[in-house]
Amino acid sequence: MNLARTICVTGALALAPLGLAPAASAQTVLRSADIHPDGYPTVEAVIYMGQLVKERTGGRLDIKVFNNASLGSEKDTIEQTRFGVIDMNRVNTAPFNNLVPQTQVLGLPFLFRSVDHMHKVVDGPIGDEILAAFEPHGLVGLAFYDSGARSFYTTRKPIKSAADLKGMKIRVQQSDLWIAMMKAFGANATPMPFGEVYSSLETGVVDGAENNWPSYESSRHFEVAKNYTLTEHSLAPEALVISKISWDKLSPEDQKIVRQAAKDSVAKMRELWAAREKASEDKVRAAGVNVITVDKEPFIAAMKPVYDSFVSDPKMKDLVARIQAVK
Ligand code: GTR
Repeated sequence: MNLARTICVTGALALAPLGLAPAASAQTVLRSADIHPDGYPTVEAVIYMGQLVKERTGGRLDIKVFNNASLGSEKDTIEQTRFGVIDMNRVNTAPFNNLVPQTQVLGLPFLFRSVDHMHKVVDGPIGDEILAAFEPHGLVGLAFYDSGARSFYTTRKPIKSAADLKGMKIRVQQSDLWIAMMKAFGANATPMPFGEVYSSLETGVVDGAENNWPSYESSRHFEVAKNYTLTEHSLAPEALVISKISWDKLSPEDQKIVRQAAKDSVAKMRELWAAREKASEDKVRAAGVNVITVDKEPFIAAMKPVYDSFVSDPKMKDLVARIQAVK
């Protein structure tokens, strides 16, 4: 079952024996995955997109969000989306890195000068180019959502300088780029799904992890890793994709509506994100988290080997140069 189809029974059943069931009564519900809890901005943004799609198709098409990782970890749901088992997926760009190498550029450490710079890049032709890069891999890229800045947090030893990361076991997302980043910091990267991080911090399987304020708060990682160091090393955004299999089943008219509704949900998401980022920061500060500011220069300098190995071919170099040139 690729698309969860529910037939609007009223009328349709009665008319079916006469061969008169109106086609317009068939409703297609796109199932969309997300690992985040109720109320998280990514979840709310896709729900909002669903409302737009429903309105604009006169109820022909709808979206149902399956959040809280109810359909599985990000890596698993990406595969299921590629094979059309799940229709849509909202995942950070990092778990796509190995599959769609062009997404790596968005996570490169300290690449974006600011959130505004990142917005200009993803809202422009470079964003469209990266969204188009999903297509040969069974996915259609619909939109990028904000994910703030990611910073390190640790259980015991606070990170006060780049040198403090040496020898630490740090959980990362399942991406070769992220593993290389930790290696360049002298840390031991431990890739694992988000859902395993809390217990790994609690039991000492890892010494720390890294994430933005809202994920640090909503996952309650702040309860077990109470040192949050504002390295803000990556602005890797979230990606919203639809399975190519599900996409090809939609009429060109509905494809247009879905694409537009995804784009329209971005502004809404940014509003929700800004509010949640602040609320999450306030909440963890109030809980007594030790927030540490650092000199970022040594962290930036340590990332040179990452650029040397991940920005080596001419296409990637060109992409990075074009991003840097965006004013
Ligand atoms: C969050 C992101 C998730 C997931 C998570 C992680 O910021 O929204 O999609 O990638 O980080 O670290 O696994």
